Amino acid sequence: MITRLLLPAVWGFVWIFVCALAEIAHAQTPAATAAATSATATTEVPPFDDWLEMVRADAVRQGISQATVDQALRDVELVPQIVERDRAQAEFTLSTDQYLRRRLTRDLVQSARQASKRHDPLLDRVQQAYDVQPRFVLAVWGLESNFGRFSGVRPMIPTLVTLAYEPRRATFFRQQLFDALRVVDRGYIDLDRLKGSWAGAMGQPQFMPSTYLSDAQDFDGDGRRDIWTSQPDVFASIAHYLKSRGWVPGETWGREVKVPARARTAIESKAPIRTAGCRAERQLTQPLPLSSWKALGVTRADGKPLPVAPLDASLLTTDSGTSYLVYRNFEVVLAYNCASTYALSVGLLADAIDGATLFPNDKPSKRKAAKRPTLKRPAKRAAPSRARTSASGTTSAPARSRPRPTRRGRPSRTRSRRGSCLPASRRAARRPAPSTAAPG
Ligand SMILES: [Ca+2]
Repeated sequence: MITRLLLPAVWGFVWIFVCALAEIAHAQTPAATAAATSATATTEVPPFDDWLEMVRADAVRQGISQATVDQALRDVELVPQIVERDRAQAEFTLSTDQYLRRRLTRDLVQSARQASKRHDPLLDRVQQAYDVQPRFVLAVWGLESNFGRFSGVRPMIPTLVTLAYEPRRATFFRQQLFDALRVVDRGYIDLDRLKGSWAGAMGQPQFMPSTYLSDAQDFDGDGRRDIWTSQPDVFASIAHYLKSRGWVPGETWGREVKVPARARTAIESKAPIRTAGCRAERQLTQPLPLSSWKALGVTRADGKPLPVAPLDASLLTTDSGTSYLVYRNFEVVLAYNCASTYALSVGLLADAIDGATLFPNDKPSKRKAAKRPTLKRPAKRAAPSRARTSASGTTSAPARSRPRPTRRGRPSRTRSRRGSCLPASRRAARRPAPSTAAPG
């Protein structure tokens, strides 16, 4: 009986924590970066009604139909809670290692592997069209929407109106508001279905309206780019985003490595930390050929030699002191969300979908502290595709050897309900990150 009473409370606590973690990631999204960059230093804000009249006129001048403007902005009101959340973006003190170990849970990996089985034929078709390996599409989808359980529940127009009226990032969100109106005006989605997070990110890929216009896909051919409920459209939109940002087909993201202390000085000289790009890009060194990293004494995390391949890689040393050599595709993921924690989460989850053991070098005590046992490679699915990962660190692109779907893995009712909370908070913080949103 006691267990029955306590269980819901414990679950509630755990889920609140997961939501908080998700929020951190989103707080760091590129969208956020882009939005911050475009902030206007508006000192005098007119009364809301006057401001809204100007926005309505501006929207019509930009080619949005009067009918759409009237329908969307007729009775719109500010939403004070959105401003409060926007101003209170989380400051987090978790280290990268702590974050990864709490974000990449056993349940998340299991959900990802189930989704991989469930959507195998569709993912194959998406890969044929966009040349992005399914495990990366799945990883992004899982982290953005908890595998489709969250796509945002807030009506977008009041959210964007509020963020556009708030001076902090007014220019950026004013443009997002106009793009959201274009989405409706062009008939891509009905106004009453235009929903997203409090930060303005929409649908299962959590695209900002501008990203929706540039990247959302109609993969099921029904004439609508439905990133809210159409699985083909959702996967294709994520894949299109990655492809259009320079995804290298068949190549992986990187790996954890060991860097001998004696090599640090030479690395600082030969591969200095970058000074341009978003914050996470400025945590990377300049790229060097893998052979150069090998000559500097860098090895795989287990001490084995780096692969021999004509690839350039950059070194990322986290605040936890863990080092990774990352390839071009890691930087493509940073375009989706410019946070190294996010890109590492995507890469590690993608590897786990393929059967890799998460954090294989953790000492037992550390794993126990994280309360998440190391995941073992699943029986039959992972091994084959994993085997196709070449020694060079690349994967054979089109041919996926993942087993065919067997039966649908249906999340329990409990998990479904809880899942709806997760991205909600994450969205919140992250997306101003229209990263995705913000083109480029
Ligand atoms: Ca469609």
